[in-house]
Amino acid sequence: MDDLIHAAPATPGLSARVKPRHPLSPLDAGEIRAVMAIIRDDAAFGPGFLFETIELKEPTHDALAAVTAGHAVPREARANIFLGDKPGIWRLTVSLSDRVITASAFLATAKPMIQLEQFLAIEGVVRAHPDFIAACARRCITDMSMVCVDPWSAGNFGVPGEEGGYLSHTFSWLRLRRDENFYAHPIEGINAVVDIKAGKVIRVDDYGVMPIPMAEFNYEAQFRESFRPSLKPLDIIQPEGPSFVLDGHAITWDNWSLVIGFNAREGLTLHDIRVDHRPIVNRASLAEMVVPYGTPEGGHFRKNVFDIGEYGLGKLTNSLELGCDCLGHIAYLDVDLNTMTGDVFHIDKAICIHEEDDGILWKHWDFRTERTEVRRGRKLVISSIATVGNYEYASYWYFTQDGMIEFEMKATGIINTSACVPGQPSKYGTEVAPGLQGHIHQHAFCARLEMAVDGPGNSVVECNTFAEEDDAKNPYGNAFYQTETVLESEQAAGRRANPQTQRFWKVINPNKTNHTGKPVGYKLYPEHVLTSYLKPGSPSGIRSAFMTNHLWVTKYDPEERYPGGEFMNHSTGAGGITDFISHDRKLVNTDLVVWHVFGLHHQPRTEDFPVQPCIKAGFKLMPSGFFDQNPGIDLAPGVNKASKLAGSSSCCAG
Ligand SMILES: [Cu+2]
Repeated sequence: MDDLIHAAPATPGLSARVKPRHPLSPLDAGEIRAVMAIIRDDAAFGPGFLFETIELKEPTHDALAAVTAGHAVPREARANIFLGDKPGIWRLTVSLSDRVITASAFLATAKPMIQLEQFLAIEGVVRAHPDFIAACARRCITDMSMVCVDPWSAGNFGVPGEEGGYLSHTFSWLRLRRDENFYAHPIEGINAVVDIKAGKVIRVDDYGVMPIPMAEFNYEAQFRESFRPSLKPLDIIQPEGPSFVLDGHAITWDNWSLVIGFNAREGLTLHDIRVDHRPIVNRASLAEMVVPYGTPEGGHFRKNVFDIGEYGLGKLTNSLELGCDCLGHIAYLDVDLNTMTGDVFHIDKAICIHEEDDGILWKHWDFRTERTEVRRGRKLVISSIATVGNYEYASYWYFTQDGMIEFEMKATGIINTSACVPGQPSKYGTEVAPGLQGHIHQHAFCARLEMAVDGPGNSVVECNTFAEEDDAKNPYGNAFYQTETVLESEQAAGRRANPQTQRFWKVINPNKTNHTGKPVGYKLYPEHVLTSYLKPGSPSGIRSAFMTNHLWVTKYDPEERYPGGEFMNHSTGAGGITDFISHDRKLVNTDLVVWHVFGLHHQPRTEDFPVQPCIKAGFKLMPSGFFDQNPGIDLAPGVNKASKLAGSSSCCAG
């Protein structure tokens, strides 16, 4: 029982002491170091190489199936490596079991993700460049140590001199004093273009001077003189501990089981998700996101950033704090990732696991007998939070007692700001404080779901509801009905939501039926969809093509992992979802990947500054004909004895 974790560990480093490792457990520190050593010892590579990503090469579905037959799965890693003074990326497969590189491909035009270690280096070279210093001087800024330079990805706009570059395009702000919120003081109009590998500024654009808003708007407690009276404590008490059992990276809770993974790019990944031992999803992750900004002004048109593909949510994941980020009885998983230069980057308490009350799950009062049945629901929550520059992205996966899987993204942090003439914000922005505006933008997310509803062999059905048009069948004008259409091939399965028909999609297993004889299924209801305003042929539109639909379905291919393509820095738009579906593979009764695009349409509010309350978007996978009846019907009745009447002496003392 030493490997089983029922509650928050007393000490960090949980993952390091759990043995044996599940085949889908992320690489640990020792394995990451081993991959680096294998590459550096290989005569074809050597010690000069830098590491973009090192991650588990996840076993195939067939290899995982063999685990249950008692066979060990060899551990393999994917490694993307590059050189500091040459273009291209080497994409390697490394066998940890045999300690050799088993596959190697050189991609001459691919560029690495912008690495965490490069953020401050980019700021340093920009702040030291004479053209940038001169541009700051034109704005009466002489203390360059107070200038903050954010390294945005540069996109691919065909600008002369930028061809083929591994570039960053920067935006700048002014910090007035220590710890002060510099996003209140945009230095408008200056953008530096940096060749990241060369560590050189290749150009400084100056679109003209705009006064810097100098009023302070801080969010740190140290800058506040007063706070509103605190509410009374609200404690989550679980006197017997939480109900989940964590065995390394495998978790069981109520009638659920799954394996928790993690990598530098996607962050959290969930595997082999089952309810009542019946598979639903082989692998679930947030595979890409893009944040297009809607203004053509100055250098802001370049803001179309792929936070997962160009930076990596995993690498930017926070170390969470008990009692602040996470409330209740918490279990944490640490993660280990690679640094660019060949070390291990450890994130303590990166993944939070806990339970939450979920209100009532079901209730009925029989008014004739005056008998009431009610069951409270609870949910398991698996979460992590990443900081990408000014924004925080908090990812929450929920599992409920009625068989539902829900993903919720909470976006918080600080809006990207620019300066404007007070009272005269741009057509494309909102003035959030005098002389300070936030441009309209969107946060588009793409979930990648390897479906396995009740086992292999799935199809996707589109459901639409229509009013009955035949008056003979609809004499009272009330009739409406739902149709179901199988999406038979990849081209046909690129679909958009349609509120006029209450459209949703259902992943069914035509080989398994419920007690009404219908195929079992899980429905995906598109609750938070976006309209993309990027012109399809435009520089950002080409690279963000996955935004054009809310649903894509592809035949399972473990190498088709990212809807925008694998190498997003300065990408051309190739290698993503539109290429995946170009062969129009058949989708009926086969191994499927569902890609769901959803997001936040964000016209900033004054309330979003100086720090934005969480705004949320997500989706639900809900059983639909999967169970023969309410899956929460077997919950035992119970009364929470810790609940009290408000106003009673025990709750209102003092
Ligand atoms: Cu936003």
